[in-house]
Amino acid sequence: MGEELLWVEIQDNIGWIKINREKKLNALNQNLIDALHHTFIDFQNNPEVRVIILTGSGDKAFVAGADIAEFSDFGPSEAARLAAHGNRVLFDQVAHLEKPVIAAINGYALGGGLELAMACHLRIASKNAKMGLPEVSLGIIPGYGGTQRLPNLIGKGKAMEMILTGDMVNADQALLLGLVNQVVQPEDLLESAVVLAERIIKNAPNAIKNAIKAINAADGSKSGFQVEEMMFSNCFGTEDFKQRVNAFLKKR
Ligand code: CO8
Repeated sequence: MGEELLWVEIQDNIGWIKINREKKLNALNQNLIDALHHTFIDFQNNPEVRVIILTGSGDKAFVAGADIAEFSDFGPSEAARLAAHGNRVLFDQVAHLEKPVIAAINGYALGGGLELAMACHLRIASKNAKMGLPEVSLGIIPGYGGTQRLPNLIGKGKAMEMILTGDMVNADQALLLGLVNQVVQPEDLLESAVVLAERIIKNAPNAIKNAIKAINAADGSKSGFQVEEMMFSNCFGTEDFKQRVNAFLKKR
């Protein structure tokens, strides 16, 4: 697979995953999605791991989105397949993992990147983080659960505003919205994630697992996610999508 896609380590009952695609701002391509899927399964099955911390390499981005180059020439059916696959193997997998996953958001979390952070159970952002769902600027909509998880986290009105404008929020705004649990200085990000993990690790693993299941049961209906997949793939039939994605890839 050439360069390593993920940096993975287990230390003091914490499973660490760092996405290692700094030059592309850790944009999620298919190989990365599959590598993350396998690592989460390994951690799920390893009794030594009690909490997982997910972060991005470099000081600029957690994940700047799904890899735009990878889906730029997709039509509706390919988009539907890609979204369904990603949701099944990664986004829903993380949301329903029996061990808590903390997103340590070290910079941009955009599009699929914010959707990944929102699939995690807890989020800590560094002061320089910027978060948003800018998909509409590319002529599409969030396809990895964003239209469902954002309103669940911050309420429908604010979610409408973020998704329809595509605007980013900074870390302090995200804290006020309830989008992140904590904001810390960039140099304190990983240590703060460890402190939060330790507060969870002292509790009973079985109770933690059941709490996650119960809280997830309060999420939006399953059919909401299916409607998102349908609306998401619809966007791929349009001229607008082709023009806007090409403009991004050709640097506008
Ligand atoms: N996909 C692919 N490449 C990317 C992405 C991305 N999402 N984001 C950044 N990159 C690449 C750039 O193309 C550039 O590559 P290169 O150096 O080879 O030219 C490199 O990363 C560095 O980026 P920039 O030069 O653009 O860095 P800046 O500091 O100028 O800008 C930004 C940083 C503002 C974050 C800018 O990179 C940006 O706007 N990125 C795109 C953000 C975005 O639109 N994200 C949403 C993508 S769509 C999405 O996530 C859909 C989710 C649902 C998909 C479902 C399956 C199909």
